[in-house]
Amino acid sequence: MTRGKFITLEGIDGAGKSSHLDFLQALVRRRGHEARVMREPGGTPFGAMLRDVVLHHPTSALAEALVMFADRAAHVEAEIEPALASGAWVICDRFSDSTYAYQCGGRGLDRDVVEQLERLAHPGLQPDVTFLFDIDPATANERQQRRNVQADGFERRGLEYFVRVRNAYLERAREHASRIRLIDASGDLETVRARLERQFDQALA
Ligand code: Z5A
Repeated sequence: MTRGKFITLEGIDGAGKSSHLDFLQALVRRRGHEARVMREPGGTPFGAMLRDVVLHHPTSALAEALVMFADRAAHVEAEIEPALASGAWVICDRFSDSTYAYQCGGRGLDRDVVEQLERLAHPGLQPDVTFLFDIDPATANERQQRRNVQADGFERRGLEYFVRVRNAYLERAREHASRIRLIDASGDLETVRARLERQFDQALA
C-alpha cells in the first residue's frame, strides 16, 4: 500500500483557506485517491473538548501551545497516521505551522519549545505540502466582519497581533520553501481557487 500524501492549509483567520477544502478534496479524488478532510484544533472527540477550552479561555502562550499539541498528538495517532498508512490523502486545515505562527509569532513563545513539542507529538511526520493563504490582515478582518459570527477570544486580539502572525508565517515559508507554497489569497474566490489549483498541480505533479 502506497502511503498517502499529507497536505496542510495555513493562514491567518479570514484568509479564506477553509473555503477551499471541498475543492481540494475534489482535486485529490480526481487523481484517483481517497481524500479525507481534517482540522485542528478539534479533529477528535478529545480534541473538540480541548478546542472549546483553548479558544474561549485566555491563558499563557505556553499553555496554549501545550493544549494545541495535546490535541495534535491525539489527532495524529487516531486519525492522521492511520489514514496516511491506508493510502488516503489527508487535507488538514491547520497543523504545527499554526503554532509557530500564532503562539511564537503572535505571542512571543520561544520556537525551541515548539520544536521540542513537534518531536514529541509527531516524530518523523511533516506535511508533504503546505498551502499558505497569505492576505493583508485588514482584508481578512473585513471578511470575518461580513461573516457576522461572534468573534472568539483569539479573533479579538487585534490587527497588530495578526500582522505578527502573518509575518511569522512568511518567515516559515522562506525557511521551508520546498514544502510551503504561498498562495496570494486576495481577490475573489474563483481567482484564489485558480491560484491554488496551479500550485497543487506544480507541487504534486
Ligand atoms: N490556532 C493556534 O493558535 N495554534 C494552533 O496550533 C492552531 C490553531 C492549530 C482556530 O480557529 C484558531 O486556533 C485560529 C488559530 C488558532 N484562530 N485564531 N485567531 P478556527 O478553527 O475557528 O478558524 P480558522 O482556522 O482561523 O478559520 P476561519 O476563521 O474560518 O478562517 P479561514 O479558514 O481562513 O477562512 P474561511 O472560513 O474560508 O473564510 C472566511 C470568510 O471569508 C467566509 O465568510 C468566506 O466566505 C469569506 N471568503 C473566503 N474567501 C474569500 C474570497 N476570496 N473573497 C471574499 N470572501 C472570501
